[in-house]
Amino acid sequence: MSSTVSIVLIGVAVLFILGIKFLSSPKTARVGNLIAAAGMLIGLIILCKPDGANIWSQGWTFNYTLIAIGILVGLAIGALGAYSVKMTAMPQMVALFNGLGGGAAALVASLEFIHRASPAKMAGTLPPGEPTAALTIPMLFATLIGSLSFSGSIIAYLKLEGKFEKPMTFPGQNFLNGLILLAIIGLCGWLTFNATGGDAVTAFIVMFSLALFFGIAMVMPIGGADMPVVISLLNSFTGLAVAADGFAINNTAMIVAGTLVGSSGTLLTLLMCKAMNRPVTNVLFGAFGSGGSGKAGAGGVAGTVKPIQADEAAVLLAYAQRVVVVPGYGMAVAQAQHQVRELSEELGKRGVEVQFAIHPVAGRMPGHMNVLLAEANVPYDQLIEMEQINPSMDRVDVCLVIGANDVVNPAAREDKSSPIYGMPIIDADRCKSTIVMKRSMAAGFAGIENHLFYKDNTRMLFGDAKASLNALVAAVKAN
Ligand code: TAP
Repeated sequence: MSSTVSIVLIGVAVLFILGIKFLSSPKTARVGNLIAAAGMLIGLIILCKPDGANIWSQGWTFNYTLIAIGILVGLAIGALGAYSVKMTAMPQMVALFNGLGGGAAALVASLEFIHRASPAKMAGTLPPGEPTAALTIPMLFATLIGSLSFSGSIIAYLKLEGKFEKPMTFPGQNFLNGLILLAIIGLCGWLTFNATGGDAVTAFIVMFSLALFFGIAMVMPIGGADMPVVISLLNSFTGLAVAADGFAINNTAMIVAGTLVGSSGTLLTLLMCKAMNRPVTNVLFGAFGSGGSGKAGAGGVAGTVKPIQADEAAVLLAYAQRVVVVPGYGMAVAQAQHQVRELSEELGKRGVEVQFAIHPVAGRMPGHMNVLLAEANVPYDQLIEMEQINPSMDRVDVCLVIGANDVVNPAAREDKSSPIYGMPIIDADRCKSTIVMKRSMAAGFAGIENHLFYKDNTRMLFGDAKASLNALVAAVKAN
């Protein structure tokens, strides 16, 4: 690789790092995206061949035509997806794109391996000699991790699309998956020391197929609503596969980009698990949501459900000093974010202080509520993180819970037998009064009863969140 190309690739790596840095705040996220995309474009333009000759000397017209076609097709699909996908379908889109990234990383490594394993076919295009373990190991790693990320992400996509309602489990499943993994590791071990010839190519194809199958077997037993955590984990796998590709084909930008994606995906996975108070192993092997109907009944809960109408709720809100809105998955389902902003503006005009309490796993994907509220132009400074807002919740006049359930369930604090015990929650039950907006008494993702709904100071405003908010806005205006 020429020194100019190396320097440019380091510059590309710096752009990726800056991109991630800017992505960490909603205010700068768009710029971060553009910076990282610029890095990607420069990386593509100065793309290097693994044998050290750069693209300029290897039939560059042909290569650039291929790259240009790839960019145009990618742009068209990406733009179409970004414009047409609904906010509630964002996790599916991330799963699909991540899967394709993993598949691409696996294909790069596979091509490189087969290229080197069968020198007769590629005579003259590669440096002489056996591929060393230092090259073979990253190629095998990238193939294994990239292909299981590909097939796992496709299953995650199908689950989020509702094609498989429940986790698919059977006795001895973890044992069978363990055996497949052992076979893959065995084949990789053998290939590390036998990386040339026909047998190597056959063993490699078997390993590739088993890895694809393992991705399916790994994700099938996981509950549909745990998919965001799984997607984040698979995302980190794709990153690691890309980094391994970078080692295999000697590309600095790929090493840095892959490591960034790998480490940020791992951190995000761990943060999500922490916010749900569940170990990663429980997400991967626990089949959360496989039992129960997901519906909660009133059995065994002290207190009564007290419905409220929009007019009465509007009076409570309009004459409050401080209102905290707790958005949840139901707000995303109802697409009620614009009505929420309208209500908050109406209350603001009347001198009511309105804040939004954001739980880290409210909704079904990281940052779900932030994205929706930003889309509706709710000012960032009104969004308050759970840890910051909880200490002052007892000084809130009205807490308006919009389609949130598990993230405000006091069982997480009080009931040691609850599956969500220990999960940090927003303390909506500590406010002077609480209004919960949802359609019925049905349970949330965790499938459990919520004691908040039965508390003395809680009133239930039943109905679709968007319709209820429209009624609230009209009633507040009339007050
Ligand atoms: P949930 O506990 O899932 O509750 C959502 C509530 O919204 C439901 O009780 C539902 O009740 C209501 N709802 C649905 N559609 C509605 C509509 N059109 N109008 C009004 N209400 C509607 O949501 P949450 O409190 O946001 O908690 C998120 C859950 O997902 C947590 O358990 C979390 O661990 C889990 N999870 C989150 C993530 C991430 S990264 N965010 C990842 C995996 C799992 P009705 O049917 O009665 O209306």
